[in-house]
Amino acid sequence: MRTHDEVKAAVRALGVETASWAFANSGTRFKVFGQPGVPRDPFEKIADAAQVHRYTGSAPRVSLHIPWDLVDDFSALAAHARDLGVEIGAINSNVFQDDDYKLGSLANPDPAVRAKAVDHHLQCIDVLRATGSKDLKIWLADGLNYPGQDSLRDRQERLADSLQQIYAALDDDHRILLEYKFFEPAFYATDIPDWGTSLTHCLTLGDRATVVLDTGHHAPGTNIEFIVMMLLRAGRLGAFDFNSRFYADDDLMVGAADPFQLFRILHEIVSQDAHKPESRVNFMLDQCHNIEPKIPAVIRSVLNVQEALAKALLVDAAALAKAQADGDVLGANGALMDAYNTDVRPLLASMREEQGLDPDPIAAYQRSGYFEKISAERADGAQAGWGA
Ligand code: LRH
Ligand code: MN
Repeated sequence: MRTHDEVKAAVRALGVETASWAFANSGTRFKVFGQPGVPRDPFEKIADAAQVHRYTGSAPRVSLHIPWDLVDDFSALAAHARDLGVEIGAINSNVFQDDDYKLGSLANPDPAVRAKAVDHHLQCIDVLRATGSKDLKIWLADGLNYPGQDSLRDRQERLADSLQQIYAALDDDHRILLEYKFFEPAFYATDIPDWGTSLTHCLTLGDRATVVLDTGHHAPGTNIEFIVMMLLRAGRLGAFDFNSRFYADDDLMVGAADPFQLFRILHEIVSQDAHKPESRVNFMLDQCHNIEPKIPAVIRSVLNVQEALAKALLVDAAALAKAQADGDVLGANGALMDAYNTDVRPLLASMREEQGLDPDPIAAYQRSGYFEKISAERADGAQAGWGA
């Protein structure tokens, strides 16, 4: 059984990567609501991400999305981040908002459109070089709405070829994080719909191609932790896009809709020591705070990950293994539930005090006056968003 100090040390070592777009306006097809103080450019998004790290001590990186975070000088943006105590994380490509991509991007029937989409990824690789980032994250909206709309074989062939061109352009220390999603915006077939398809492409591409598991991208009822273990055993779990959902890709705060699922996922991660930085699994948030205040929501999300991880680290592994070996179903389940039902908040509060942080990061942020400051400073100018 881990000691409380061992649990605190392991939680302290976990760095959660925030998403630049979570600080900008987002919404649904029905409405995108603005909020006071929303960033107007990537520099302000990174300033807000730095606030999350300042109060949690566990959000050292912020991932960017291109072109939402396009700037003239990415090394200046990276320097700005470093000045604020954070690093630029994964670089997300975006081939899902240009009119040319209506029938797909990397899988589009038109070779000129595929070439354009591949070229966008080569530009994203240049951003990796300029920011010192290592992870190129690819999610494709590519798919079909009606049976017969295109050849499934031809799309799979085109996609594999386009991905190969991108992989070949990577530097030796770069990785591809290939994300899957079972539907939306395509409603009949999605070109990378599930973990098996993403893994198959990654195995074909090479060692530096890994899978991103977005917790909102599965059919309802999917046992996500089973997929986590399959990807860990294959050595191809590159990253998580953490969020939660009640129905579809709701992108709500991780752990908000289903904290038990988050615990079960982190239990499998801890069982393979994949929570440790040397595992190179990138724990990222991919969320949209459509109605709630954004910076406190991201802080809350980091705390939810810390709480689920602390509970997973408190599982009595020896008792669990013995109960499993003995076929003691209730004993085994009980070992997990004992950890899950442990209130780890006092432990984490003392961890923060030991780090010189306020035990209640959200209250500390709200007392800081930062929200009032940015609401006044950013009153004019266009608020950033998805530009959809
Ligand atoms: C697609 C997705 C992907 C990002 C986008 C912001 O649903 O999960 O990870 O590009 O959200
Ligand atoms: Mn995602």
